[in-house]
Amino acid sequence: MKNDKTVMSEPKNGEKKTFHLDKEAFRRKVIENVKLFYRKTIAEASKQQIFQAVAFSVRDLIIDRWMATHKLYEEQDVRRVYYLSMEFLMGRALGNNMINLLCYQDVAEVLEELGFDINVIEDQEPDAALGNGGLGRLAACFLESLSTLGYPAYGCGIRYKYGMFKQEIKDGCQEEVPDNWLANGNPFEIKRPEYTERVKFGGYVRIEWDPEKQRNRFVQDGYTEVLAVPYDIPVVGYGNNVVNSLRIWDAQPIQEFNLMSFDKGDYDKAVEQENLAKTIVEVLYPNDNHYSGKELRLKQQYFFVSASVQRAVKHYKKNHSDIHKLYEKVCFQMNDTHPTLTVPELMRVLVDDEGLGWDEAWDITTKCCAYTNHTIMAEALEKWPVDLFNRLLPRIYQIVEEINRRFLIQVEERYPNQYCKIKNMAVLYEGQVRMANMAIVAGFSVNGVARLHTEILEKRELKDFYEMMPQKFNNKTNGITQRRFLLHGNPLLAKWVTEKIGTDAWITDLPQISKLAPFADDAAARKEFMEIKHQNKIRLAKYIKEHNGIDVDPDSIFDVQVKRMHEYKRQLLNIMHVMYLYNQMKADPSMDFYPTTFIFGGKAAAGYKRAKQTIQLINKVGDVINNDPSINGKIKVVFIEDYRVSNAEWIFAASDVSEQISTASKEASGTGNMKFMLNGAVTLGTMDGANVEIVEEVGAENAFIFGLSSEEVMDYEANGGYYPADIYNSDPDIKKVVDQMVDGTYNGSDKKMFMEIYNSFLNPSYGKADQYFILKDFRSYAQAREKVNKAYRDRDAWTRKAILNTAHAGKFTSDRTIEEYVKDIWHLQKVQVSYEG
Ligand code: 26W
Repeated sequence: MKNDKTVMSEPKNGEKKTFHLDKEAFRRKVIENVKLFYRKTIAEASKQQIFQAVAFSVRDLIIDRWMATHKLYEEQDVRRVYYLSMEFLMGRALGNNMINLLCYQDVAEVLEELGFDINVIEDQEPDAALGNGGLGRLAACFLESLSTLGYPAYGCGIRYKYGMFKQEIKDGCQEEVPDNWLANGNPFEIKRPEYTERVKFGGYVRIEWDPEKQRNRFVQDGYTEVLAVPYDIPVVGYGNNVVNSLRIWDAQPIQEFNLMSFDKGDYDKAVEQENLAKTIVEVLYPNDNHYSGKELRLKQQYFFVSASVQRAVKHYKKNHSDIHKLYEKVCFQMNDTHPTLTVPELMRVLVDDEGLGWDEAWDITTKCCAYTNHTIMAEALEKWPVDLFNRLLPRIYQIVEEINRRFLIQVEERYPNQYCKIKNMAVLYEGQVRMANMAIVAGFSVNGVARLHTEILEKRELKDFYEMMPQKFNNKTNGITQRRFLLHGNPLLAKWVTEKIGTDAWITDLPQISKLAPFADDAAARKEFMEIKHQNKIRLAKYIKEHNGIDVDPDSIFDVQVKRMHEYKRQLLNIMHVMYLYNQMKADPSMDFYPTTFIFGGKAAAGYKRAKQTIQLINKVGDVINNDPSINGKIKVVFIEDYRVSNAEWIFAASDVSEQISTASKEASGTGNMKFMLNGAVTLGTMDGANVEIVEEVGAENAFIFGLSSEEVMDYEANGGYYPADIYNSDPDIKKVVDQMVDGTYNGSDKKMFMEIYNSFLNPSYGKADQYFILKDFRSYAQAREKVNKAYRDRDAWTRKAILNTAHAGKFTSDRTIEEYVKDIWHLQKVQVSYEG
């Protein structure tokens, strides 16, 4: 396949933006790097070595722009946003850096001359998987958009030694393999030891008189300390010379203590600090939407937040003498509650280190901090036990107590004697520190990530807060970057879009893609679109054959659900419907059915039993169906191993149907839904999260909607659920599918294999029966799927829908989301970096 990703862009002034890569110089650099790093010639080097050599050559193209950007930031004394996040799911860097430097095509040609396929070289790069799912990938899209739009921004996170585990499927079950992503080094990171910070844990707080300032001051003693050493990764804007930084912190022990010391106390401390430094950044917690309360996780949170806050304040003080105006230059955006310690840490720095009074410090802090909520799932709420919190962060705990005390006075003033208000809104309650409440109390902005989600926060989950401080609440519907998820991931479609609408301006102005809409009614255009989709399906089919050993037919419908495995996302509903279909087909082999490949992919948190059982069920159902000759390959079930950002790009490009079937009200937004849409897949989904807005943009006739509404779900929940047994007993098709969990159809002789899933529908002692309304939504889902299957047969009508999905995806660019954050929350100024390279 020919790659054609380097497209010139048209800036508003009409002058073509181009970048002339000196191809000959680049070629020499690659050869030189191979020689310098590996004492090899190109012919002798491995593909990994070629990748390294190319990556370092690309880094050379970045470095001057990176320096120019930051020089400008200093000169113009710009206001900056610090996007604080435990997770940045960056994926691979090389391809997107080349695209954003406008040199992808040139490098591809240089590599071709040297005898290499650029796709193969890109494939050597490990994904930077420093995140779980939606929240981490959103952070990555946001950084890319911030650079492309020219806004001064820093991502602040943790340099985990091991990122998200690699998933292997053995006998249908998930196994976790450590992700040693730094094994070959990271060509795009730069260590910055000169910006090292110190972070203190444990010990105790004592009060001493400060004769100079004539006041008491708080001193932490007997603590364990680690060094936070930053590594910077460039975030390249598209064709604009702007390069922001993702700063991730590594932990190092402090070497001051002498391991050979004869003082036992010194020795013990040295060992303790050594161990703390080793463990703190060891591994990303692989839980998505599930709080586990682990001490090490709280250490991780404080570690990166404290380092980031201290650094931001120091940087501010370098050019400013009045700390009271910190908020004019600094904004901390807290990505969910994980970095909420930003609030008490900034208070600590202002009060203890800078010597401010509480009220002045609080005024500054509350003007600097803003909070984004990404989930309403109760089990995701972070609530730290007070004793653990206090032991680990004694000074921070005192500050939290004072925040809570002062806030409760306000609540009492506003709602005298209404204990329920205190119960719902207190930061400290029943021995726990409630992180979301702290973020809301201290943040000047609280936002949800899709319109429906924000409404649910305001009307239900955070009702009391909304009533008390409505001005803080706002919505920012999520978005995705089209540079990665169309231009890089789907080069054929990207090129076609540009040809059809006669401009590549969509690359930085996605709403322009709406000019594609008229082509939905153009038969020749539809044919071309169909052909592109077909080519992408062939590309994915090859990948599936290579990685899963399963043959799939590119002429079948590719019906895809890829995302983290979670009960609320209802992969179980999907596979149970496949079981049902298979039963229908066995009963009536001549059944009217368009061949469909059901594709799944996603990781389960290592300790999440039900999610792992669902993976096993999908694979077992696949084993039976894929090997049953009597159905003529009309149904195929594939579980793609190790779903991650890099293979996601190919999956979206090849999809016909986008499964977005969460129990309504549970999926805050979803962002995969937007990636599918942009790539011309049709949504089959519930009215949940951003699906609501997707349907609004594309029109209900170009999507397939089913199931309970969020209102209905929440009403059932308020009344203690519903009775799935009624459905089981009255609908024989559903009963059969549920019974097949345990009757040997898919579980062989292992009675226990899917017993828990079976029980979840019928046995109330397993918690609330069918909490996610699978049986309740089953019939409605089955009808919607039947409509999909029928609709696909009219290929012209289907392709019309597909093109309209791409054409109406304009709203869902993260560029739009970022502009909204800038306007309503961050108030940043755009910069223009000129660089003549
Ligand atoms: C403490 C454990 C934990 C870990 C991760 C709790 C919560 C999380 C994340 C907030 C989960 C997450 O990724 N949420 C997803 O965020 C996306 C970006 O806004 C949304 O599109 C998804 O709907 C939401 O599930």
